[in-house]
Amino acid sequence: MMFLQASGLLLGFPYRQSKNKFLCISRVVPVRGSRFLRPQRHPGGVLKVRGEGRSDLEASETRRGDLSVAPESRCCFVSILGPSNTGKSTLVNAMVGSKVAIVSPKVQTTRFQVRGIAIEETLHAQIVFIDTPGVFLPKRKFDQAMVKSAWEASRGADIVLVMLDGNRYHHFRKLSHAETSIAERLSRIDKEELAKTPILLAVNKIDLIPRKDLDAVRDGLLHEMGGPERIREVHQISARTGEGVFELRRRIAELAPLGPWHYDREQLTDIPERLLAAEVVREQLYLQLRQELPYECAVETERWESKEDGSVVIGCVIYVKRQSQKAIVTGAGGVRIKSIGVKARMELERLLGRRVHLLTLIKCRKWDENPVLYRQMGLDFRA
Ligand SMILES: Nc1nc2c(ncn2[C@@H]2O[C@H](COP(=O)(O)OP(=O)(O)O)[C@@H](O)[C@H]2O)c(=O)[nH]1
Ligand SMILES: [Mg+2]
Repeated sequence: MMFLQASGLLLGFPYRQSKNKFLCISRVVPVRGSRFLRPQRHPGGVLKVRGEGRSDLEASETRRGDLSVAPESRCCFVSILGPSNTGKSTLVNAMVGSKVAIVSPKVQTTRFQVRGIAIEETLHAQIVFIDTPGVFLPKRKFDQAMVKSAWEASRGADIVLVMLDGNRYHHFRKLSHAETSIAERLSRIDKEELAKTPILLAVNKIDLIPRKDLDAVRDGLLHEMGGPERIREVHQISARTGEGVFELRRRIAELAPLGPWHYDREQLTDIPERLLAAEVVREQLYLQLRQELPYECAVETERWESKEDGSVVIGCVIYVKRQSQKAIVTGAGGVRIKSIGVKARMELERLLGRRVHLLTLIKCRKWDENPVLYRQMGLDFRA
């Protein structure tokens, strides 16, 4: 077994690791009530988590007053439906004002539903964005579960936000396979359902499209998605630069039904901290490994230990499917895994607002044949 300590040594922390202790730690199960909290305007955008040493119950008791039940308050669930790589996770992060979903230039980075909770103060509205793995042509068993999860998110949502890559359409002037399958689904929705659940279209990546071509791209995509009969409104946005994002958020708030908030004011996401740690490590695999290799990997947090000095020790296991892949992820002399660990640790420190000692371990396992892992991600093994 080879652990690489990505934080302690580099930061100069004395750190002793008890192998036995680590091995005794039980498997990760999403921690009830574990979540990120809305920062109280921290310099540098640090995301604060619930207070150290307090139980979930204590913490939620003290915040209960923050749950808006004002008669004019609004709350809605918005599911984001779109092909891979259109910027869904980037948009959710922009809407929430903090990173809750990982982003990479590679397709299918998001593997399960992530909820990002935004607040539109002017309208007392809480908007819960459901980021999904996206719609794509499934090749592997695991892909099928991801796509199923993307479709399912739109059931039960108050608003469906269809998100497309405007720049892609600007270049090709025709729909991709995934976009076509979305258009087909939309065409099957009946009028009654459309009246109940409005569909909005977000044309993203407008920062890459010449201004003079914007209207043509918008009109073309609106037509392809079924026209104004199916699509209530079209918004042209850039999730990356923020253009149009807050106008869209305000519009969603206006459409939100009246009702009490679902989550506390400070809560940014419902993703458990342990799962987020694994996601941050996985994001680095996507950013630092080439081609297909990230798709062969899964990450699980096996250890989470809060220290008295306020720091936290996080142990993540990276699963690869073959021995040869283990060597690639490790890199010559451990350079690659060290770099993955350092970047992930820095990101986790920023998100958690505390010092992190990150330990990574690479194991070889056919993880995509393990129903437990699917369940942890909220995916259907039999999809
Ligand atoms: N230029 C540009 N790039 C974007 C925009 N939104 C997202 N991206 C990039 O598109 C890639 C995919 O984004 P991601 O949010 O992971 O897409 P998802 O698969 O739909 O969740 C990333 O490299 C993002 O930085 C945008 O508005 N403009
Ligand atoms: Mg995503």
